[in-house]
Parts: sequence; structure tokens; C-alpha cells
Amino acid sequence: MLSFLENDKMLIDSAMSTALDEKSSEYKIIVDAMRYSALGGKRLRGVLTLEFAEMFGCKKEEILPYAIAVECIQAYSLIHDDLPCMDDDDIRRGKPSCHVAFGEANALLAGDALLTHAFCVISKSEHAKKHPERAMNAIHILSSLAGFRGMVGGQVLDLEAAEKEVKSDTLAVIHRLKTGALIKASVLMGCAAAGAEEKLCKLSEKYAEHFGAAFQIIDDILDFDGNYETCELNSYVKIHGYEKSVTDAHAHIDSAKESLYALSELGFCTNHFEELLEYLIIRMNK
Ligand code: GRG
Repeated sequence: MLSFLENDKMLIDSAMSTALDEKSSEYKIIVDAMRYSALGGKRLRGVLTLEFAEMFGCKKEEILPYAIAVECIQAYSLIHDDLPCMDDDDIRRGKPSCHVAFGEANALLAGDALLTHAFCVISKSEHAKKHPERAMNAIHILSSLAGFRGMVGGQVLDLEAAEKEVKSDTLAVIHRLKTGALIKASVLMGCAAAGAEEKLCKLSEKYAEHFGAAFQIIDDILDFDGNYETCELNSYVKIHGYEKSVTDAHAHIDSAKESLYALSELGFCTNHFEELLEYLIIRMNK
């Protein structure tokens, strides 16, 4: 039997392929570049959206446009992050990055098109027709947390910090914005699409914040090859050391579990969210 994670990923992959289906051949190159970059990845953010919406009473199939939207933003951010003017990475998701495969200008435009398409997919969905207020709320969550007060702002701070070692509190802000904001958006969009009440949104938000913090620390742990000299300047491991990084990742996972406990006390089934935290631990221990 498929785990819920594999099942959600399959749903998202298939819906993403449909959302990026385009018959017109006039601008085939940009559709090819969008599909090349957006059809892949672990889909953790989309899974969070689907699972939170389901916990609060929605059918996953109805919520897929929201999961597609957050994964479009994820794909755009990775394309732009890989560009020579940013991180200058040649490999993404195990294959040549978008600009290597399609050229810099097409990669820039593919990212732009994925960013705008995210909002097109939500606003034209059946769910938005049925629940326009919820859709507006979700669009507000995604556009604000992906923008200058969220992910883009985090990327700016990260670029500024590239040449100097930053203090631990600055690093925490960079991680909260660059990585945490989109994870928070994924969770809160699920809550918004389901019309979850404020108290439930707050508990879910706390889960998202600690999930995002643990996710980024673990990503830095996975990048660490045991050598502090060659380690990225502003990696969590370089600033805090390997041992503390592992301890802090566990502390965030424990804090995320506290909000799950509160949600389960209110009668919600939180097993899948526990499993997602276990998934992070397994990834860290690989
Ligand atoms: C360019 C506006 C702009 C933002 C870039 C996302 C991002 C901000 C930079 C990517 C570089 C990076 C390592 C960010 C940390 C977050 C992270 C580990 C992203 C990769 O997420 P995964 O592992 O990727 O979930 P998949 O491929 O599974 O979607």
C-alpha cells in the first residue's frame, strides 16, 4: 500500500502536469522550461497544504489547486535561486538546472510564469467559485509570505550575508523568511481553504514554524561533509556546530509535536503530521 506521502505526491504530480498543459506551440519553449522544473521534487509543501485542509474537513481533490500553487512558487524560487546572479547552481533535483537546460532568459521567464500561474490556478478553481472568501484569504497568505516580507525578503538578506559570517539571530531571521515563510504559507493555505477557525490556524502555524526551522537545520546538516573549513559560511552547522544543530533540530521537532498534541486534544487526527516529523528525522539520520 502507498504511504499517504507517496499518494499525495502522486496526486500533486498529476495535477501539476495538467495545470501546466498547453496546446499552443507559439511559446512552447517557456512551457517546456516550466514543466522541466516544476514536475519534480518531494512536494512536501503541497502535501502540507492537502493534509491540513483534509484535517479541517476538506476533500484533497478540491484543494489540489492550492497545493499546485505553492509548488509553482517553490519551483520558481528554485529556478531563480540557481541563476548565475544568485546561487549559480548547475544542478537541481538531480538534473541540469533550468538556465543550463534552457538558457538564462528562458529560466528567468519560466520562474516569472510559474509565480504568476500560481495565482491563476487558485483563482480559476472550482473551490474558489464555491468559497471565494477562502480563496482570497489563501491568495493573500501565499502572496504575502512568498513576497518581500517573506521568502523574497529572506533571499535578499541571504545574499547580503553571503560575504560575511552573520550572528545566530540574523541567521534565524534568514531561515524563518527564506525557507520558513513558504512552509508556513503551505500550512496556512490548507487551513484557509478549509475555513478553519482562528484557534486552529494558530496551532497549525506553530507546527509550521517549528517544522520549517527543523527542515532548514536538517538541510544544513545534510550539506555538511564533516569539514568546518569547507562548510558554507552561513550554514547552521558552521555557526552552531554539528552537535548543537542536531539537538536544535530535535528541539524544533518536539515543539512541533506540542501543537499536534493540542490539536489531537481537540479531536483532530494528527498521525500524518507526526509521520512528517519522523520523515525529517529519518532524512537527518541518512
Ligand atoms: C529566488 C525569490 C527566491 C527565493 C529563493 C527557496 C530559496 C529562496 C532558495 C533555495 C535554496 C535553498 C537551499 C533554500 C532552503 C530551502 C530549501 C532546502 C529548499 C529546497 O526544498 P526541498 O528540499 O526541495 O523541499 P524539493 O526539490 O523537494 O521541492
